[in-house]
Amino acid sequence: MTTKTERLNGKQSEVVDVRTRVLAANEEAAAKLRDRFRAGSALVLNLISSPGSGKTTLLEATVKALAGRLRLAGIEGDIATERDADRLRALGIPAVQILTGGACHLDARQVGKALDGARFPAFDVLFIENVGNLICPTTYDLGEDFKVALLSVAEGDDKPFKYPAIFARAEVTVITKSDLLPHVTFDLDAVSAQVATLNPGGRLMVTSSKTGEGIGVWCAMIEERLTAKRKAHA
Ligand SMILES: Nc1nc2c(ncn2[C@@H]2O[C@H](COP(=O)(O)OP(=O)(O)OP(=O)(O)O)[C@@H](O)[C@H]2O)c(=O)[nH]1
Ligand SMILES: [Mg+2]
Repeated sequence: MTTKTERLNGKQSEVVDVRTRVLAANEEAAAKLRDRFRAGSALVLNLISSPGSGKTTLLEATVKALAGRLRLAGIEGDIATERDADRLRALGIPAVQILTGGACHLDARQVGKALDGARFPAFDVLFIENVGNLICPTTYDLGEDFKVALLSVAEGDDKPFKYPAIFARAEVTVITKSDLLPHVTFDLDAVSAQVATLNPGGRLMVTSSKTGEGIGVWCAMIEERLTAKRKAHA
């Protein structure tokens, strides 16, 4: 006869097993996506941040800045509504909305399905905007070239150390809404130090989609990364 503790331990290890299998299946699907993106010579960014920190607004500013230079496309992940995909389509770029129906992250299979269904024209850069939060999307590889963590100045300057996994994994951290700095308490140097501790090789940039601060640096980084990827796989 099993004791209560043994039963609980058994349940826990079942949960761990299921999680490991789910992540392994995701890795497999992500590897296929990565091959597909490489074959298409496309750069893919996975944008992760809290709700409302400015992901879609940054993409709108990016689309405006890169219009005519690069072929862009978007995949938008949300629990509900087509609003974010509509915002990108309104700027003339192909975008597909994935509705997770409650799940707090996108997975690689959803991204593959969305791409198959969307019949996008060929693109140079694909932006995947993940479901808004700093936790669940962190462990799901979507075949992207790199993750981008966004943190708005209104969210507080303690967030990198409170949500270390995403800031450690994101190659680029974008501070957003810098135009609000005069109105909020946000120590940019402290955030920069936290990000550097978690991710010594990472890059941090400061932007405002309202004033345009940093948008040029952000877009230049995207163009440089695309060129580097194409050179590496030429
Ligand atoms: N002042 C200021 N407001 C901004 C800036 N960027 C975005 N916002 C505002 O912040 C709000 C949320 O912006 P979104 O771009 O929709 O945020 P999001 O991260 O895409 O949100 P979810 O998709 O819900 O996770 C909107 O009201 C934007 O106008 C900025 O640079 N400065
Ligand atoms: Mg959004």
